[in-house]
Amino acid sequence: MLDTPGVTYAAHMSTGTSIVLGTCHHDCPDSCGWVVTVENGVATKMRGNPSHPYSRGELCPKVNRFLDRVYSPERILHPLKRVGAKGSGMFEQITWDEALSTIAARVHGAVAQHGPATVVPMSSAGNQSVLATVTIGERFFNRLGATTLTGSVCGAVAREGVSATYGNGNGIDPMDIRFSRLILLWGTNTKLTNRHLWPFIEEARSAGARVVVIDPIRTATAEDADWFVQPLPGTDAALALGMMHVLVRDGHVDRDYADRYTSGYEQLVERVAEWTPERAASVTGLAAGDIEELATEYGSTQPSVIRTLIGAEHREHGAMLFRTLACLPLLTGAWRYRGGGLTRSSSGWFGATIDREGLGALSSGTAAGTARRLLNTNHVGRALNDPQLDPPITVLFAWNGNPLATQPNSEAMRRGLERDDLFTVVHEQFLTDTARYADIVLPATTQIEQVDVVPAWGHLYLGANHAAIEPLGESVGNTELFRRLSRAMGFTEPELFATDDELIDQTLRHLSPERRTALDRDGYVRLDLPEELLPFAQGGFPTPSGKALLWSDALAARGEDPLPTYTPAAEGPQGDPALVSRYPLVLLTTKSHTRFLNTSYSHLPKHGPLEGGPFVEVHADDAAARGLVDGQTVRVWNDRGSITLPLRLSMSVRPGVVSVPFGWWGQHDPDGSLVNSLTNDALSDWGGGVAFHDTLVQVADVNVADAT
Ligand SMILES: Nc1nc2c(c(=O)[nH]1)N[C@H]1C(S)=C(S)[C@@H](COP(=O)(O)OP(=O)(O)OC[C@H]3O[C@@H](n4cnc5c(=O)[nH]c(N)nc54)[C@H](O)[C@@H]3O)O[C@H]1N2
Ligand SMILES: Nc1nc2c(c(=O)[nH]1)N[C@H]1C(S)=C(S)[C@@H](COP(=O)(O)OP(=O)(O)OC[C@H]3O[C@@H](n4cnc5c(=O)[nH]c(N)nc54)[C@H](O)[C@@H]3O)O[C@H]1N2
Ligand code: SF4
Ligand SMILES: [Mo]
Repeated sequence: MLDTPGVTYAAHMSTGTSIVLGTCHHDCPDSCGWVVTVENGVATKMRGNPSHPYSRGELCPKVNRFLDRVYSPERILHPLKRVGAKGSGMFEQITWDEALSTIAARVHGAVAQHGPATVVPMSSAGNQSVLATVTIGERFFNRLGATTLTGSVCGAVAREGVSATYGNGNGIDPMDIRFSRLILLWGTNTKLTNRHLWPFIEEARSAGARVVVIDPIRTATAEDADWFVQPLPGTDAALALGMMHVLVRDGHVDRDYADRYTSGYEQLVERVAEWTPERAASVTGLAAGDIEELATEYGSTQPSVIRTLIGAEHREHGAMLFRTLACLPLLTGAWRYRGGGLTRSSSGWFGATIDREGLGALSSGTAAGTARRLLNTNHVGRALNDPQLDPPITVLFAWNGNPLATQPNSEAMRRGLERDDLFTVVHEQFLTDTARYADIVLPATTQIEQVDVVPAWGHLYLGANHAAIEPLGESVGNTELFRRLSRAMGFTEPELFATDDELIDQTLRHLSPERRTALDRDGYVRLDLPEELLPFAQGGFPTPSGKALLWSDALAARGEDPLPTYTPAAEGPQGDPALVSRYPLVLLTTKSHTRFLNTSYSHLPKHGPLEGGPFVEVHADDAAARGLVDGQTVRVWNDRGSITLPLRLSMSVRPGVVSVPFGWWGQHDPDGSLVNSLTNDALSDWGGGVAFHDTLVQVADVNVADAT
């Protein structure tokens, strides 16, 4: 707990100085605790909460300047209605009454004509706090009976992949990485995307741990590793199978663990017999000797941990990739040791504390029990353009996200948003690429203007978020937005009008009174879990047999390979030869800037301009083969879209791979281009995610019309 003499603590006040505790809302594993100083109702300082056990007083280069975002002159502070063409960004201020009555009339009209499924609610990862994501919004669309979006742009594929092996997606406490002696950072750019974990990795390192980064890009994290392994993108399952071959062949398997706690070991042995290091090398582009060495080190070091996050899931076979990785610690028995096993997202551990389903449910809701139309969130762009879709989408609500810039195949989304017969409502802090296509824009508060409770996916601390200042202008939080919309629609169910305090009480009903007091007082509380969390040290996998599934009957029943396997992506270098001959380069569009959080900061003066601007990184061999030089303007294109960028010669990517940073807005580009114009919107194998990174492109001088 903070103890600063002479200031009032916790609640916000319009006069005097107060210090208010909060928690970062971003879709970031770190969920840092923060402290806001408020003087006479104005937030004057924002720092990391020094007593937070995980973030330990540090924020990041995105959120260090959060007050500039809050008080930005570009903030949307009043409702707006569109007065120019869709996308033109021409709006006029209106009252909340006019906005709400316009929306209610359009929604009632659309529902009368097409039924409630014509309404599509689209919320993404802008705020991952509980009140902001579930509660009133979900209740509102339940009441309406709107289309339900399934799948996810982030996380579900990795979770479902790991669950196919373990029964759930849980792993070790990420902070326990400090006890590890071999750390495989597998498809995660820790120093950029998960920076507060790095000190725990350094702690392990100073006790002798080795850090291996496995990534197709030489990232800042790879630069700091003890060993950087650079496979071709999307080939990790082959690497893992090759490693398992060596583990079995050389007797590195903990047979006692495998026999007691897994099923299908014999079938797995047969499968991996096919995966000699040479075969794995031919698929991954690695040297067979490196695969041998990695497997030997992994099989002979404990505790060993595999750390993954999201980047590697954005693939056609992303779930199978995660299922396959999850088999490795089952063979070595790494789960027995503190700091051993696998650590991905810790969000599953919050399930016992936060009942999301209960929070979004409507006990009396008329439409709640009726069947809802389901649509994958990654296919909203496709659905908006589908003339056969019945009923068509005629009303779109977008909040907590900038889908035009963050969804794959953004030109499909743009064509959809341009439709005259689509009525779009966007609730936002800024006039994003998506908001420019809205018919009505409603002003949204920032995290320091609202109260909430914030779970984490990179540690085990639940965060409190107290409101530090009053909402600016006429902005409202997500809960108040849906209370107002409910009233305007004439809905009367009391659950639609629950106050934030009531919602927080409901959210925290499983928390003991002592923990609740600690949460309010300190700004965080650890989940009620043992200090030494060893989830699978003695098996106990939540599968029907209690064993982990090296062989999965459930996958077999769904027509999937029951064993871990490698399948090349259709849109990949080992995929469709006709496509590869036209578009021979794999495009990665990962999170690359320290000052960006997805597309949330590129428009702010101390973020975008300091990162320079977007570019495409190309290996010297690929540039030379096309006669391209550093700094030249090139076109990057495929059948979905085309963008123009300066070329950067780079040794960070392998030949055959190019990379463009994700996070820039189209409206800052001379042609309005977005890198997601190029990305693949094929769904992943299971888990409902999408194959952003299985994207093939060609690169040429900007003046070459079409070199293919
Ligand atoms: N600074 C900053 N931090 C962020 C974000 C941000 O935008 N900026 N975004 C936040 C969000 S929403 C998320 S989900 C997390 C994501 O956190 P991460 O998953 O760590 O980040 P990504 O950039 O998506 O991907 C990580 C790495 O995966 C690699 N990768 C891609 N394909 C493959 C593959 O086939 N195999 C292997 N082995 N590696 C592969 C990429 O090259 C990349 O370096 O970061 C969060 N933190
Ligand atoms: N090419 C490519 N595409 C990607 C990725 C990638 O690595 N490469 N990453 C994917 C991943 S992992 C993710 S998570 C998604 C992220 O996709 P999005 O969730 O769309 O992420 P942001 O771009 O950060 O946009 C969030 C928006 O929410 C708004 N916002 C913040 N707080 C609130 C609030 O309380 N209320 C309301 N109404 N609005 C709020 C912000 O102003 C911001 O404009 O992008 C995905 N797209
Ligand atoms: S974006 Fe991530 S690292 Fe930055 S303050 Fe928020 S939770 Fe912490
Ligand atoms: Mo994400």
